[in-house]
Amino acid sequence: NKVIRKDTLVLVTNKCQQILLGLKKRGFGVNKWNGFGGKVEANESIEDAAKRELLEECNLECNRLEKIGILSFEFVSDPTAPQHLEIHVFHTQDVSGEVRESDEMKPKWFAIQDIPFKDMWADDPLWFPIWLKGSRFRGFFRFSGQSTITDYTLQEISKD
Ligand code: 6U4
Ligand code: NA
Ligand code: NA
Repeated sequence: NKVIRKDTLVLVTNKCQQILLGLKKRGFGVNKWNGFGGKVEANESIEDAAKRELLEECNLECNRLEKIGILSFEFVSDPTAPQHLEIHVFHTQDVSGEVRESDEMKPKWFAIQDIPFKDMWADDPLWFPIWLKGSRFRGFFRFSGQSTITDYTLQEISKD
């Protein structure tokens, strides 16, 4: 009986071709640059969870989210990771407020040309390019520890 934890991930971009990422300061994925997000709580919609985590982690309020993909993960040989994770990934450019560091994340804007993939989760360089060219994606990744992908599948889903 497998328990699948539902998570969110929000990628914020601006009109200057930049993306806001956060350096994870503690816990799961510590020291990696990542979008903002976390666990969906009971009695909360996935979109509400995504907005709440964005606000908690970098102080931005978001009005509209665009769903861009779903990623499923299986983590083996990592006792700190949930065994199965399903991450709902969103994009937004529609944010308000001032970016602020939190206990969990140190936020920083990067040029989209200079996304720091070598300091991110190993799946990110595989699916970011699909999003950046305007398609959606569906992926499955099996990790051994927090840095090695042992196998994966990834589909591009065009929007038309
Ligand atoms: P707490 O500390 O309980 O509030 P929470 O913020 O709910 O935790 P946490 O810290 O476990 O969640 O972080 C999960 C975040 O990491 C989600 O936004 C999804 C993201 N994430 C996890 N694995 C990932 C991966 N392989 N690739 C990726 N993002 C990943 O791009
Ligand atoms: Na989080
Ligand atoms: Na969080």
